[in-house]
Amino acid sequence: MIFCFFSPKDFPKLKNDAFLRACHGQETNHVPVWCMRQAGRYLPEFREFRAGKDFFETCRSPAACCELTLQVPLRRFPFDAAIIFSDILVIPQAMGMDVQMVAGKGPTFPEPLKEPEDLLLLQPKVDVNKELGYVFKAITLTRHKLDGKVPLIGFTGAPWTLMAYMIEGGGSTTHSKAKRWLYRHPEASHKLLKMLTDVIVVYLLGQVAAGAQALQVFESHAGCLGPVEFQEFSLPYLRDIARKVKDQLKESGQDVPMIVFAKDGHYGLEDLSQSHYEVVGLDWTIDPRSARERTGGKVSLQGNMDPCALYAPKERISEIVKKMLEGFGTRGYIANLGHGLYPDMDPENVGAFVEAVHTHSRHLNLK
Ligand code: 1CP
Repeated sequence: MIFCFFSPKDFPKLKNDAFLRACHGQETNHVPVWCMRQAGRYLPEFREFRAGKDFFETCRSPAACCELTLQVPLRRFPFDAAIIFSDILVIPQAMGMDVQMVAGKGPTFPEPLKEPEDLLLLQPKVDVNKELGYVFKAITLTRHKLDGKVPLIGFTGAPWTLMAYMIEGGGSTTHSKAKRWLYRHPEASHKLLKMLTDVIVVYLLGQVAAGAQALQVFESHAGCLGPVEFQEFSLPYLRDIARKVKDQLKESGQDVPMIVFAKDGHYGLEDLSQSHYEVVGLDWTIDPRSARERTGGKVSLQGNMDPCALYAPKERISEIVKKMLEGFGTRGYIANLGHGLYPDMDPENVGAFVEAVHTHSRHLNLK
């Protein structure tokens, strides 16, 4: 009941605004840095806290989410942003689907969607406050406990990525079941994507009302779409989400930067840079200079060191970071990995990555 004492008002004053300034393309003393999956199994304290607890039960406990979020930026590394501990699959759960985290296998839907008729099994009108209020409580509690040290990022899965999980029933290499829907049932696919978009918009606005200071939309499965399918089944919904969230926020005088991360979706980079997001997140397969050229200074960029570079010795990590910073430049740039941290990564090397970003970017700024 800890969160009863915390309301989404009177949050502590923000002390480090480098991340928010970089989102808006403003000058910063150093390049801000955070890592996708920064709260994760590579940390012994994370494994200890999570041991024996069900993953989605943990997601439903605001106190546990707060603890797991704070383990990283507050206690381990000087990251410039925190991301709330949760998962993208809480949305399909809120829409009435059962999702379990199976050890050694990852998230699993015992009854995935098979045919268009199965859409009737989903909740037609999701009460987002009721179904996902636990995430909002976690955000409010965490923002208070962060004590203004760094901003708090909220997030969601994008419609296509969530649709892919709901049909595949879990992770997949081909996504052939979900893509079968795109080619065989385009109307039903659009119906599902629209249903997801509606829930996502309310969910993101709820996260901001609860205290999220930036929002990231994960289109983790952009890479299995080609440019044509991306144009039809991903991009319009990504745009819709940003436009609707921003329109609503503008009405209440709020300005919350939004980040879109379409993994392996380079073919869509130009379009993504004109889709109402302040920041485009990049995976490691894009060269920093070419990403800058192709986005034409319209957005800030985030990324994109190969996560596996963290297996290199610290000196090599430092060299790779320096090159990455020279490629992106230090303005309108947020350093990150090109995807999440893996469980076997050495926390010390994560620390070396953060330090290299701060040190090299301060030097480059002085030049
Ligand atoms: O028991 C555990 O701790 C399992 C590992 C784990 C963690 C730490 C999962 C299972 N989810 C999470 C938390 C999580 N998930 C965060 C927390 C904040 C942080 O980054 O520190 C975030 C942002 C996510 C988002 C998420 N979940 C994505 C989008 C990002 C990405 O990786 O592309 C995706 C695709 C998921 C699904 C998911 N959840 C977990 C796993 C192993 C997967 C991937 C399954 C698969 O596709 O094979």
